[in-house]
Amino acid sequence: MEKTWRWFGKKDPISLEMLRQIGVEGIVTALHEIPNGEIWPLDAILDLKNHIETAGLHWSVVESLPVSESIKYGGTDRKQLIENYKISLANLGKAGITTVCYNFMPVIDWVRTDLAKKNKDGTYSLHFDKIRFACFDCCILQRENAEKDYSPEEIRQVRELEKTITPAEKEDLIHTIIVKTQGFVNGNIKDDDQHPVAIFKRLLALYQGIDKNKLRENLQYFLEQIIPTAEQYGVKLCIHPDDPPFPIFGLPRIVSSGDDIEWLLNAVPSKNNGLTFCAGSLSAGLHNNLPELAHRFAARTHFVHLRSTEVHANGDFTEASHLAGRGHLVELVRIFEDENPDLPMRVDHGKLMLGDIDNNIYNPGYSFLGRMFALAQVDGILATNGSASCRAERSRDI
Ligand code: DNO
Repeated sequence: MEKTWRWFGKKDPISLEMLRQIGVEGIVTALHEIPNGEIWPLDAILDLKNHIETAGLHWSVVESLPVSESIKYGGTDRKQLIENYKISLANLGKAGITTVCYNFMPVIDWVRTDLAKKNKDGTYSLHFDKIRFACFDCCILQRENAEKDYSPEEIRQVRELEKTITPAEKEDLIHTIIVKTQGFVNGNIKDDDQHPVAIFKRLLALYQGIDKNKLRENLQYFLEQIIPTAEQYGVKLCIHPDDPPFPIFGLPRIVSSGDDIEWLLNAVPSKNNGLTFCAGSLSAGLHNNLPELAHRFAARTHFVHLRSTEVHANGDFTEASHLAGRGHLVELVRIFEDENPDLPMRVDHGKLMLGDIDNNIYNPGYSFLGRMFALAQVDGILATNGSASCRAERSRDI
């Protein structure tokens, strides 16, 4: 597997030179400054590509080429937006950047309720607490009929929490769920938006009447339109699974399980219609057995995110060490190395550890030392598998 790293562009405090020192081979990035829906011009792509190559690395994967909401809910301007998407894909292909990750999650990308949950050893992990999430949904957002999505016991706990949660904690919960984790991944809400909850409610309203089947229909339509362009320019599209892998806010989510992935790959049976195997996202669903999914979909996987989660009895989950939890990364690496060895892989998220904690400059999940530590762990797994990249690394040392 190729060792890649998510780098957020020229303003990222983690420089390409630093990444070379820690053994990174390929870069995962995007033209983050271009608003959703607009065309990525060829010259801007080439400029970033040259910048990366001048540092001795190469642009391996685009994460993400964002899909506008209107394409997802089937708005009247979707045709134009899909045309723009096709031009961006063609431009990427022309520039030789041929692996493109995207997602089809309505309104909100990944969801956590706590960005720094302290572990016993003093490090911090990202965490999802079901009751705090339900409290945001039922009490802050006050979504119509939200209570129906939770058990009576969960609602009882929400009411208890409502009695003690402070205004500052509420603000923090709002910012964690719909602002801090979203803006930097080209989300709908930016850091400086004044009324995030109101914006979020307007976005949710766009999906009235969109159920799982309708969302699938819209994804299939999108893929039918763009895959011929991807084939023509040799671009491998790879959808990112839902994180977490279950419906939230009454919105359907359609890339959460083996059956969903099977449906998606069969809907447009082209090799260019593939998967980002995000072990972290998939492992947060107890219905998913990661090694089984890896075997099943290795041939149509174009990109791998190595991360793991620990799911608790009450449905909460915490991002785990890369060597523990439900991700079974040791086994996954073995499977992918056997079945699709040239895949780009990045360690996805890292804990906050050592200097990361004082140095509060990173995007949530994308710490430096925590991710570097995880990369070293994964490097060890790769080395014991005798992977091509590790063999090259060893021969360089000599
Ligand atoms: C979060 C990420 C996601 C991912 C997108 C891909 O850390 O895993 O934001 O990049 O869903 O489209």
